Amino acid sequence: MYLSFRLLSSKMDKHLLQGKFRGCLLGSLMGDCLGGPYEGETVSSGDKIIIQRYFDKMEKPDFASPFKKYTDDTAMMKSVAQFLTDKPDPDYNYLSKLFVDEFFKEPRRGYGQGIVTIFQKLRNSKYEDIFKPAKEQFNGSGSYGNGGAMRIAPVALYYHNDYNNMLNVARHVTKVTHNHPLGVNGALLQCIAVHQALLMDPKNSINPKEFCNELIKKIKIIEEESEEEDHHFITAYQEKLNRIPFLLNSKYDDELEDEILYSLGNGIEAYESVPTAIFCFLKAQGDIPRIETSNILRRTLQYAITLGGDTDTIACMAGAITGAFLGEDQINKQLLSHCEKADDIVVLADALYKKALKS
Ligand code: F2R
Ligand code: MG
Ligand code: MG
Repeated sequence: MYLSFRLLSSKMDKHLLQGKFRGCLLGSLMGDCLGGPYEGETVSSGDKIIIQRYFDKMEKPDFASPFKKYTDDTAMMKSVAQFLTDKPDPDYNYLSKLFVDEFFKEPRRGYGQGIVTIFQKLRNSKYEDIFKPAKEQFNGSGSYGNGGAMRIAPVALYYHNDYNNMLNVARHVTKVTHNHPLGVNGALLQCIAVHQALLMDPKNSINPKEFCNELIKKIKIIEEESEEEDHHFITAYQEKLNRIPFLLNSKYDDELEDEILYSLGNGIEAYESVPTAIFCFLKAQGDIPRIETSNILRRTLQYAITLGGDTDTIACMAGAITGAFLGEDQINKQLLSHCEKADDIVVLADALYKKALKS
């Protein structure tokens, strides 16, 4: 293990750890709420200027605007946090019921197109075999959407002291809806990234290459264990992660932005969005041309949004990693005040923290 990943939570100051729990879930919420309005859009240079001005306005104390609503990313993340908090031993039946109840509530939260089939099957079968509907998705191949990854952060927080159990629970939490190896491994990669960020000291700056190498080492083991014959599946995430240090070190211009989208992606598929979120987190540790703010979380979210595509989900995942690293103190309270149900997320993070310390 590299030195910077040895800051074990057992030695971590309790106040810092609790702040990291809150920071992670709030970062996730903010990415979802602030990124939601741009989901599916292509963001032009002109749009980037407008987004910069809009974020500047939102930071002003007297700027009133309706709450930015959270979407499926937060709805499902809340269910995962509640499942971990309510049941000492993982009960995936309980989790699937939480997902389904949340799904059928108003207002609708904008879920992936395949999800409705799973939740109808679960409800109609009275939760008989909760992993079966996900296995049947997409003609039996399972979903490789990023819906598993976008909600996984609470697992990384709860099992911060137990890496193997974290992976095991993250795998099952994902497989209730996403059974394709790229969907599962994408969620595991996001979980590992949050976990790594959580265990790091926010007073020390991050070494991006070291952070990526550590992720590559861990995801390589997981990918090699996947029972897949298609070589593309078993190296997909390693290959993407290997591109990140090069992209981080390249001179920043419009062509590089095209290269980032081409190499990493900004789509709804887990392999087109999880590595991108990790890239956004690392890129935003330093200044980014045309993003004017000294706040690292804002820079991360604003940057993720300006890449376009699946903006709520990429910003949500990047926000979760950044929040787990920096903690609540670095959350921009003014920006947070525009996000729906931020107070509920703090309550959820605290309950998860208390439960995690007891377990
Ligand atoms: N769904 C959305 N946004 C659409 C706009 C919503 C609108 N604003 C509204 O309010 O209605 N966003 C959310 O969906 C993403 C997460 O999706 P998830 O949970 O992974 O869903 P699904 O359906 O399993 O997968 C997504 C799509 O990926 C393609 N796909 C997946 N596996 C496939 C396979 N094996 N073969 C072929 N295609 C596959 C399909 O097109 C799926 O529908 C997040 O962005 C979240 O914010
Ligand atoms: Mg969404
Ligand atoms: Mg999305």
